[in-house]
Amino acid sequence: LVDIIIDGRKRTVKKGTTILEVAKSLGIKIPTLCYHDDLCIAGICRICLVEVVGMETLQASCSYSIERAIEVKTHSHKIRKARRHILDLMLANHVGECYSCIRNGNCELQDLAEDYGITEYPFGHPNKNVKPVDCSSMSIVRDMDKCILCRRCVRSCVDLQEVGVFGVKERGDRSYISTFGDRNMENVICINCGQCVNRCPTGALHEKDQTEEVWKALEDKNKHVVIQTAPAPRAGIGELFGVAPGKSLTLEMNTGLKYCGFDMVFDTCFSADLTIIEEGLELLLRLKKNLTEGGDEALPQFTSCSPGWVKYLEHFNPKYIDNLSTAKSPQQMFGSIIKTYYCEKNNIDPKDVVTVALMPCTAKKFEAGREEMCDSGYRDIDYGLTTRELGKMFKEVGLDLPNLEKSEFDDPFGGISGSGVIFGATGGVMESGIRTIYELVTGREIESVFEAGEIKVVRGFDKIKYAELTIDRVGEVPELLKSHFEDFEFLKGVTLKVAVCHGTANAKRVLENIEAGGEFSECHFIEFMACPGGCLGGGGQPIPTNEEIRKARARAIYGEDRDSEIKKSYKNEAVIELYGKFLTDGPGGHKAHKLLHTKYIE
Ligand code: HC1
Repeated sequence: LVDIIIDGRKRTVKKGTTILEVAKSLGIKIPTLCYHDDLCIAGICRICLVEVVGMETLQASCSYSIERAIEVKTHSHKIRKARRHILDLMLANHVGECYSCIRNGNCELQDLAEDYGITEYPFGHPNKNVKPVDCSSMSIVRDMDKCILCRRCVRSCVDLQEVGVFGVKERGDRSYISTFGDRNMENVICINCGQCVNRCPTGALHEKDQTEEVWKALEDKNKHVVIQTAPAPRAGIGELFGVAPGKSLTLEMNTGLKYCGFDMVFDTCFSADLTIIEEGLELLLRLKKNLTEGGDEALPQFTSCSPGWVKYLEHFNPKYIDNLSTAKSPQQMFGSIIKTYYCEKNNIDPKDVVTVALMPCTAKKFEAGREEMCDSGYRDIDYGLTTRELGKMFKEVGLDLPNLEKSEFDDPFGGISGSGVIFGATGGVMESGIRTIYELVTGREIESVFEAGEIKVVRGFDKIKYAELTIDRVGEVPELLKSHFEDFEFLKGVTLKVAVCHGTANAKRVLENIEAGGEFSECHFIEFMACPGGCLGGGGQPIPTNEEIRKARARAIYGEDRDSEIKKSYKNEAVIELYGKFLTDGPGGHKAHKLLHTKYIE
């Protein structure tokens, strides 16, 4: 332990603690830019300079590790002057037209300029772009004239996600953030996860904004505009309206969407349940083939609902593509069901329908645009909005979201399903899958194995989670699966082994383990999500996002599951009706395959 006096307040801390950490614990605000809770320390922007008494030069508090007793001042004339100087230099290179910037009102540089009372630019301030804005990606826009070289994007992409799109080129005042070969974003190995966007302090990186296209559709009298809302945005959108993280505004959001003019508001949880049926059946069929027919179906089966993860596999380990479930993501399933079943049922010409997906994710925009995603005969999904974009739309029409009245989701796709909602947190797809698979196969309630049906072992933020569940008995084959199985005897006594991981760096570890024949190669089913924490930590969620906020959003999601009446996907009435009235050859049947499954072609 070691003593530190900071602004006259004495503390004893563990050796190696940084000055910034001590200041935070005392509620002392030191400005930061390159620092981010989720990332390793860079210590490069120097805005967090403080005085360590006895040292001649100012020290970066984020990277100063306390190894001996010290006294620190976090504000003084010298510090203020230095920080202002740094800000002035940054603003001299930051092409700033704050009014037209997507981050206006949520920019860390703008906030600092306000805090430090910047009223003039001693080193100048360019207001015309000199570098071309890269809009080539379907998800992410790069505007390097707004870059302040904090390298958060580099650390997000290289360290956190282990993808490695960005790097630093040149040195000194010529340095800049580059992509491989300075290519544009559509020609690099970007997985579109947007983790860089979520950590960018300025408007240098942002999602491809589709709000204008959506407004245009809403204003077109000849269009029937339908939106589906994913599980994670409801647990995050309140943050854009000053609500503390951890409160779901699902039903208030429905009211807001109707106010904006959406004709129908549906819950992606419906198609998450549909995914569980199709993906769960696929797993059972793979197991049956391998266990009884000497088949060599690819196992473990990998989940396929996170488009960033799918792209990661395509870029870095395509030999495992056959392990990916062929089930489309809930977003895409819903799109094709809207443009077929829903249109048929309501006598609407699908060409007049515009499908919008509200997602916490920037990669969902990419997924919507994938060439193969048009099994309905039309684009399954026309536009993807992030949580941030919807927040902007609500603000534009003056909505006070937290205080709106509540509205239910529209029929015919039913109310909230607990299994669907937990898709938004890491482990949620697995938990939903286990709930349904166990009950369909054994005929017993999952509550007989896990208290309240909550499979806690796959919850939480551990990097990689592992669970086993022995099928100790089998029941009658339920009606829903009779066309595929005569009995489930082949599963009797089988111990299902599953794993869950989130963030592509962890995915890489699991793939390496499988490659080396490690314990994960023995798994039957693995959930992969590209973003840390799962979708609730998606690149399109409110900024900031950090561990504490992810945990709060997870609490909101699991709370919604606890309060829901339907907790198991196969019990979702709307799903049962869909199979009864439209996908009449049942799960895994010809029609379901055409509309709900895909083959990745890149
Ligand atoms: Fe997700 Fe999914 S949970 S991928 O994290 O399977 O984005 O929220 O909508 O499609 O349901 C995202 C969230 C989302 C899909 C579902």
